[in-house]
Order: sequence, then structure tokens, then C-alpha cells
Amino acid sequence: MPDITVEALTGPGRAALHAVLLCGKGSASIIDQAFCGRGLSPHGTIIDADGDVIDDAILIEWPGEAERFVLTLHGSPFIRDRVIERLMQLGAAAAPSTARLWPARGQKCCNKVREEALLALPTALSHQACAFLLEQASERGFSGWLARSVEQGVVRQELDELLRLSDVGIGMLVAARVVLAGEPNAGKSTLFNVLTGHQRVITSHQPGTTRDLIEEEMCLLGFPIQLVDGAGLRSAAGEVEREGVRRMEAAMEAADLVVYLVPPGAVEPVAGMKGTPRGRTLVIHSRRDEDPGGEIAGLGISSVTAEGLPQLQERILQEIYGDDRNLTGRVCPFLPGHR
Ligand SMILES: Nc1nc2c(ncn2[C@@H]2O[C@H](COP(=O)(O)OP(=O)(O)OP(=O)(O)O)[C@@H](O)[C@H]2O)c(=O)[nH]1
Ligand SMILES: [Mg+2]
Repeated sequence: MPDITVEALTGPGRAALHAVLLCGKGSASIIDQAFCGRGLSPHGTIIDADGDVIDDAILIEWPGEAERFVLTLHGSPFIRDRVIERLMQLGAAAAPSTARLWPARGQKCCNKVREEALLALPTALSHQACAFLLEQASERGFSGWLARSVEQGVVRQELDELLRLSDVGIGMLVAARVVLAGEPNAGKSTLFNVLTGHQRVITSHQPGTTRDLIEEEMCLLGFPIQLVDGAGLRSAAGEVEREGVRRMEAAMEAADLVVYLVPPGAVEPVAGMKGTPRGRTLVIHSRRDEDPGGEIAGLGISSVTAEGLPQLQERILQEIYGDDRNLTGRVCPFLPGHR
């Protein structure tokens, strides 16, 4: 039996593409049987024993003595597994499982946390989240820390610090729910559109325009946020708007943060008032460009002039995660299970 190994270079799960490595003396003969079109162009098809097509593929052939091939396939795990199965049918053996993840090959610390970080990478919504995961997957990050702590033990203080930071680490990957609330016409939908960067929601001067809950995942300074817009809070006359208000109140209850918009002339919410936000609330003064001289306590914003919007983004993250949010160069858990 020739010493030929096959392995997936890309991680498990669905992806845009998968890459499979076949190497060892005799690989070329396996490729000749499994890949139609070798030598004509890098493009070809992988076929099964009956000649049926498993996938269209691109074949990369390494120059040199050693027989080494990479097949780039479509990203379905079923396609990848069928191709590997076919190559094994033709005489290849599975490579050792520790080599399954390409970046982990040859490295000492190939533990579960490293694999979890690499698996989470395709779902990261910002370059900060990607850099964070790559760091946690490395010797410098949570993965390396865990491997060292198994050998050397940990001190209580270190654990307390990791637990404290874990909220921020998890927040890098799992979106916090931020609900925009306030009376009708406060400017919720206009702010929703500005923050998400497109005209997602209908806005109008007519109070009671929005009734359904509208949600969109977006990125705020590197953190994923599930932003929610909905009905303005008032004692609505119509049945449909009443249902909208009821849904908005439920969304506020479940939110990680309620951003309560107070336009010029409206009153700030006070405890016990109908529609008072429960849970964590950030009260902001909206439509400031309409009343620039008006006295306010706290943050003022305008969705038209963009006044106060950078500060608003900072304040939202500060309310949810606190001031200590920069994770660069720090060991930090990133999944709820790590706690
Ligand atoms: N000048 C000015 N107008 C604004 C601003 N934000 C919203 N508006 C206007 O105020 C009106 C109401 O805005 P919406 O965003 O629809 O208000 P809403 O809170 O979603 O209202 P409902 O859906 O009815 O609850 C619209 O005519 C907007 O164009 C702002 O910052 N400045
Ligand atoms: Mg609206």
C-alpha cells in the first residue's frame, strides 16, 4: 500500500470553499482516476467509481519530486467528505487528526480552545473580532494560557480577571440587543437607518409610522449589535398600533440596553411612568438640530447633522461592556462555555 495521505485543510462546517490535500508517492495515479481533466487546465471534475460527478474542482499541483496535490472544492461538508472518501477508496489514508486544521499543523498547542477560535472565525463580523480570535487561538491568547495553566496551575486573581473580561470577549462574537425606544416621532427609525447605513425602515412625520419590530445585525466599533426599532410608546387608539406598542415593551424588557430618545419638547422618562424603560437605559436627546440652543442634561444627537453620533456609539458600548473594552494583547475567554 503506498504511503498516501488525504486531509481537509479547511475547518469543519459549511464554507465558501473547502481544500483537500493529497500527498505521498502514488498520489498522481489516484488523481488520474478521480479527477477528469488533469493536464488540460486546473479546472476539472471529481468523479466517483461510477463516473458520476461529485464536484467541479480546481487542482493545484506542487512542482518537484514529492507528489502533492490540493483540490479546491465547493464549501459543502458533504462534498468535501465524499471527495475524501473517494480518494481513500483509491488508496489514500486519512492523515492524523491533529493535522486537520491547517494553521495548527506542527504547533504544540493544538487544543480545543484553539479549534473553537478558528471555527468561530468565519462568523466574526469585524476585523477587530477576527484579530481577537486569532490572538486567542495563539500561544499568547486564551488557548496558550490554558495549556500553560494545566501545567503550572492558576491563581484565583487571574481567574477573576478572566471572568470579568469574558463579557467583553463573548460580546465580540455574540450580538448584544439594543432597542431604540421613545414616543412616536422621536426619531427612532431615522436613527436606526443612520446607524445601519441604509434606508431599512420607513420614516415619516406621521406619529405611529412604525408598528412591527425591525431588527438588524450591525457592527458598532468592532462589536456586533442586534439593533431593534419598533412602535413609539403611547396609549395607542388602534388595535394594530396597540399590538406594536406591546411588542416594543416586550423587546425593551429583553434588551441588553434600551436607548430612549427624547425629542425637543418631550419629557424624559421617569420611574413609574407608562412606557418607562426597564433594565439598562441610556436616555439621549434626539433631533438636536431643531433646537440647538435648548438646554439638555446628557447626550444630544441629530440624525440629520450627525451631531453626537460618534459619542452615542461609544456610550452604547460603554453602557453594555464598561470602559475596559480593549482586548488587544490580553488573554480573554470568548464563548459562554469557557466560564
Ligand atoms: N431635523 C431632524 N428631523 C429628524 C431627525 N430624526 C428624525 N427626524 C424627522 O422626524 C420625523 C419622525 O422620524 P421617525 O424616525 O420616523 O420617528 P420614529 O420615532 O420612528 O416615529 P414612529 O415610527 O412614529 O414611532 C421624520 O419626519 C424624520 O425625518 C433629526 O435628527 N433631525
Ligand atoms: Mg419609526
